[in-house]
Amino acid sequence: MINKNGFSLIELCIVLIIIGLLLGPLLAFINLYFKERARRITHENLATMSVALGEYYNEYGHFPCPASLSAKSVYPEFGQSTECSNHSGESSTTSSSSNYKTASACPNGVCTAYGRNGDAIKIGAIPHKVLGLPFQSALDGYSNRISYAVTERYATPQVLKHLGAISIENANAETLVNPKGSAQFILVSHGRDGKGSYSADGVLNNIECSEDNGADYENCDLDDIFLDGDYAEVDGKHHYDDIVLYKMYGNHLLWQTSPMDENNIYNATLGNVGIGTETPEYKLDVNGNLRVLGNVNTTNICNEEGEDCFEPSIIGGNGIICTENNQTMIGIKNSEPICEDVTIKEMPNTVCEEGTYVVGFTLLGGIICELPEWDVKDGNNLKATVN
Ligand SMILES: [Ca+2]
Ligand SMILES: [Ca+2]
Repeated sequence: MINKNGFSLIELCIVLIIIGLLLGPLLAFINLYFKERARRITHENLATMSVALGEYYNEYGHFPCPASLSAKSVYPEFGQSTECSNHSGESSTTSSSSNYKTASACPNGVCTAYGRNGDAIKIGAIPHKVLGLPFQSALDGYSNRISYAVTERYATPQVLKHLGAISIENANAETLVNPKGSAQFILVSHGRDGKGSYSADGVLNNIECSEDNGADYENCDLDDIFLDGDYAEVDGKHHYDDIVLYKMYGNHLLWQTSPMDENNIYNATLGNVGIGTETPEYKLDVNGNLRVLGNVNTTNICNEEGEDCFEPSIIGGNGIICTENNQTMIGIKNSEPICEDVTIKEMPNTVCEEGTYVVGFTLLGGIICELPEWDVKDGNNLKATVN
């Protein structure tokens, strides 16, 4: 019997089937929406933090040291920079190998790895309080703390900088920074799987950082190498859901601190360096005067045409003289003295007549005498008196 006030069983089944058919795509759509939303928020927060780090660098000349990844929000160190020092060349595994992977230690929520030239890399959280930004900006779209790895030398108040020490590679293990292993810092969201990330509460997500469960293990194994891979939320070793952001700041490509002695810098470009010229023709081409307060070590000094060069050792060493009798050195050319017979004539006059004053010298060394022409302009000026 049909219930005239409601649905028959068949009608009810049809309605449920229709709802089921509609619900599947709708849930898939909602799932996709939240996935995209999380990635968008992550990109936005990474960009915000990158800009803030750049502004901090511009103001202080270095990046902030990372904050603790594990500090609870009630801890005083939460969101604050930890201590960074000028560590360099400390890795015990520094070698000519292209892979400097080293194990990391993470006391107080900040890990230390060693990268190019053995320079230390600090891996922690973004010190959002130091940057003056809300904690929400230091989280990714999955509510995990964004990791912040920085070359320690770049997180100390130094004037001279070295190249960074962080390696960033693509999925083909090709370097994305030039030279290899020279990135100053990198921001890492560990993605939807959260592998290697710390939660907003500062708890390490319990997902094994293993090569077997994704290529993004490279961003959680706490060494000096990071991966900017292709997004692939698949099972297995090709899984990669991380989002990373890195930039290069400063004039690090021009001057570098010597890895042998940080008190020395050297020019890192393959080309020439010009001071006062946009078209340097020599390794260091100075168009103008060079003022030196210390020592200069150069192999050649030339005139402005790049000619008549001489080795400065001839004047800074044992000296240079004219060997012929009665010859005088009037210059240096090609590291040899230019010697000529110079006849010194008797000076035409050496004493000014009474009432005149010395106003100059002649080419032969005599004096030029004239009557003074200046007048008294005010009470402070010297008045010339002719006796
Ligand atoms: Ca991940
Ligand atoms: Ca790595």
